[in-house]
Amino acid sequence: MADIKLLGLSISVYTRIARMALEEKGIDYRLEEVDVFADSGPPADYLALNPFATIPCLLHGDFVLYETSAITRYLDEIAPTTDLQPSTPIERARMNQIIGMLDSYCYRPMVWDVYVQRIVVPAGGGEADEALIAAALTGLSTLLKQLDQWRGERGFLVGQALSLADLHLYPMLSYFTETTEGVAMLESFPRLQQWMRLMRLRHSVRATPFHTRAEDETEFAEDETEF
Ligand SMILES: N[C@@H](CCC(=O)N[C@@H](CS)C(=O)NCC(=O)O)C(=O)O
Repeated sequence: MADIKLLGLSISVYTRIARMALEEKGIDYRLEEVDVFADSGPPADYLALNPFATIPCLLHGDFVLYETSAITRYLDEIAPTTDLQPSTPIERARMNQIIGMLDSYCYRPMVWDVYVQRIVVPAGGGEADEALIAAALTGLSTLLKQLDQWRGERGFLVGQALSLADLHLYPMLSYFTETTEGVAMLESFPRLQQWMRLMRLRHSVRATPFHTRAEDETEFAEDETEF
């Protein structure tokens, strides 16, 4: 296989989704950090690859691919290891539905409106926008309730096998549960809380931390081996 390079940031939700797919598929890759948030704007050579300046962007030989869902599906299809997309039309549709819901109703409220306002803004000396946080939490409760029902008592978001839907949700919930509001909300959804606990045991999660400290692993028992 030609060399694979992922351009992004280790603190980025969408970069982590792609990295988790690479880890789950056992594909060798290099992460090259590209600071699209720099005060001077995204680097010009990055804009030449992705004019929308979003991260991540995958380079596979000469092939350039941005948009995370396209990247994770491509990775799933080029490596002959465990499939990350269900084979039945109904389960595949549910996976695609969940990914669409996460992009549309989860990422911005969970990460920007709650995590950034509650953690990042005060850390920089600013004041959190409480109205923004409160509004975001209302919609997130609806979303998490639905995901909790679909996850059920065991397994993954779609049936009994890990899919791209699980990889799409984990990084968003990881930031969310760094906030007290996120921890409290997840406690109302015990099936999703258990899913989170079990996801945190996976190599793909442990190999892709947002922070240098092992924030994801601290509170978890090593003997949970359901996955
Ligand atoms: N639709 C894009 C969204 C990716 C995205 O929003 N990434 C964030 C970082 S986690 C980003 O690049 N933000 C910079 C910006 O929107 O200008 C995808 O699926 O890859």
